[in-house]
Amino acid sequence: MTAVTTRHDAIDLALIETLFDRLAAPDAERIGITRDAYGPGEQRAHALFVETAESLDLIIERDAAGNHFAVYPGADRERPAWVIGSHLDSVPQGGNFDGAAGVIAGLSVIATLRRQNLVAPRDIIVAVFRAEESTWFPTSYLGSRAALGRLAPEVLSLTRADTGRTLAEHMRDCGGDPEAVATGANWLGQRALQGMLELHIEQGPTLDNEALAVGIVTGIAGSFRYREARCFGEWGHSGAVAKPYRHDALMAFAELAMALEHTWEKLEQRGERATVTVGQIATPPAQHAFSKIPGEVGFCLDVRSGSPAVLAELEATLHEIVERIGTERGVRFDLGPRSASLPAPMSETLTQRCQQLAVEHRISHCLLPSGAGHDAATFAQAGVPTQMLFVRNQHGSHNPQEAMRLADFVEGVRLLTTLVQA
Ligand code: HGY
Ligand code: MN
Ligand code: MN
Repeated sequence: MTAVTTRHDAIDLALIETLFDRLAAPDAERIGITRDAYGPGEQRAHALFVETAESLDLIIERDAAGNHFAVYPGADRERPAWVIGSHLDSVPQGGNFDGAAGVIAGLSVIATLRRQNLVAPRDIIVAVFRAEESTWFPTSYLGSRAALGRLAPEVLSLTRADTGRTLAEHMRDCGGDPEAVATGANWLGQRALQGMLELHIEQGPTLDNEALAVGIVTGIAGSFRYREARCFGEWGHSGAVAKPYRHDALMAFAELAMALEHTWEKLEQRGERATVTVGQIATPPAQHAFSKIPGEVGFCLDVRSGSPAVLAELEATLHEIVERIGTERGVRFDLGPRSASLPAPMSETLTQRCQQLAVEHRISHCLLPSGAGHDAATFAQAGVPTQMLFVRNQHGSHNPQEAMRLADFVEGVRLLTTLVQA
């Protein structure tokens, strides 16, 4: 069978629009989209995926972690399979396209092939990974790591930020088998894989600013993160304590934040790329009040870069700054538990192939790195040839205004559909 150029009219636009609308429907009366990992929101989305896969006569598999897979049998089922995957959970009050675009793209690729009675040379597996967002359980790529049997047993004891219940309890609620996951049991990892492909909204402004439909991703940033950092100083009277005698935790935190921003600025001026984000700042409600010097403040820190050396430099500088401010202001920083992920390179062969196909299909595109983390990183780090495709989107992401144009999504589906016919 010769690979064919995927025409626009071969793509089932009605299916795509229906799926995005049905995914968003449960949140219609709320602000933004909230598909909670291993909770009702994600469950509903996985049920829709299974229902759609059944309507496409696909072979449906589910692993012990509750990840779902839909298989479109290829001409030669012994050949290594393509995986097209992403996630269906979202951040609280996020958007409808983060993750979901990659899952619906996988289903659209198969629907497009079926419409033309085309069978790919090898199996195509559309994969839906649980709990990609680390805002629920404090670790990245949870579902895709379990899908490849690479989830350490101790992760199952992590508790979900809003319920305080463990991952094992939540997994069981959703019909999963945490004991089996702890032994490394998995379904996907038993298959030989030709490559892993993830289509995703860019979540940043580059493609929109450059008026390009598709971004061919060159690599995924790594990170180090402190989610429960605290600074301890001394509570005191806001009028009675002169400046030299203060141990103001909030001012110490503010100085730390600005020192990190200054360090980041110097890195950018050197041509290095990173992101430094501080958030979730709070003084303890039971103690804080007007006319009190803040004696304690909590915050989180999320630092990312495609360069391991830049990550190491930033973290070493962080500890120097913490030490200096602690001494100068007489406060104590406790950064708390640390999580991290390695930078993940994309497959050069697949990157070049995608560039070639984009030119052949006259799809506007560029190469660009991913500052955001994605399940594709799990596969790249497991040695699977991996490639991400970004589609242009508007208003960023991880917010209720997140938007995406169908025309740009279709360009990504066209490229994927042709790519998997090899
Ligand atoms: O944090 C991330 O980059 C992704 O949205 N999980
Ligand atoms: Mn996200
Ligand atoms: Mn995502």
